[in-house]
Amino acid sequence: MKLYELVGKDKTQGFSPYVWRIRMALAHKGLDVEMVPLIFTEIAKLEACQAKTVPILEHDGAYITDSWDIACYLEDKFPGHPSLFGGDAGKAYANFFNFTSFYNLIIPLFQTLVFDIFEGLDDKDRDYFRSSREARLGKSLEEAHQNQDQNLRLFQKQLWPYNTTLKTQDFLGGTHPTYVDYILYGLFQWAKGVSALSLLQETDPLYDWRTRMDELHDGLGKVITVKS
Ligand SMILES: N[C@@H](CCC(=O)N[C@@H](CS)C(=O)NCC(=O)O)C(=O)O
Repeated sequence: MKLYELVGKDKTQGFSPYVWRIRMALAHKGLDVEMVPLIFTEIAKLEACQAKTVPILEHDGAYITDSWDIACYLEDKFPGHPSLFGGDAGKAYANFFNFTSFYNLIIPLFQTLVFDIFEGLDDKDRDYFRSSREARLGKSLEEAHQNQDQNLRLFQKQLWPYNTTLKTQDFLGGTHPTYVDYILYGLFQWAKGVSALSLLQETDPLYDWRTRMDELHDGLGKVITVKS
């Protein structure tokens, strides 16, 4: 089984939030995987599949793209392993969270991190990233960077429901992590992988939750080192 991931200059620091949720999901299922690092401009050149984005899971000769489809594939193919969703209702909720987290969390965090992401890219990706992301933002990367504090505050304002929930339970999944926790954790791994910004206060329930998440699966998430 292979998982194609996204890296910049440092090929050991996979930084895609979508890949991180699948890395954690694979570990949750107890599955071994070979990681295949790609830079942005290598993804579309993969001849075996028509993917435009990572994660891509290669298994038994098939290529599965899109993190949600991969999570569902893992749940269906490995039913005897620990469940990612905890049943149909959990799966339906995780599907909903997949979209709400994109809208409420990924968008403001993308705007916060975009310049830091650019700075860490492999040189071959810089032109592609600048032109595609400036078109998406409607402004230059430098202009987006000038608003970093404001965007960070926007992101932090969205954290209230998670902080409040985690006052009374250890994980979004309850007593144990589920795929919803991995979706959220992927965002923090993304930020940690590209930026020295600190997103959380030590007093935030999310801070302790992130520490618990870091410890899961033999400390898998700790392969990402804190940037300075
Ligand atoms: N909906 C997709 C989104 C994946 C995605 O946007 N991946 C980014 C990396 S974080 C990517 O591969 N982008 C390639 C590009 O922009 O060229 C999923 O959940 O897998």
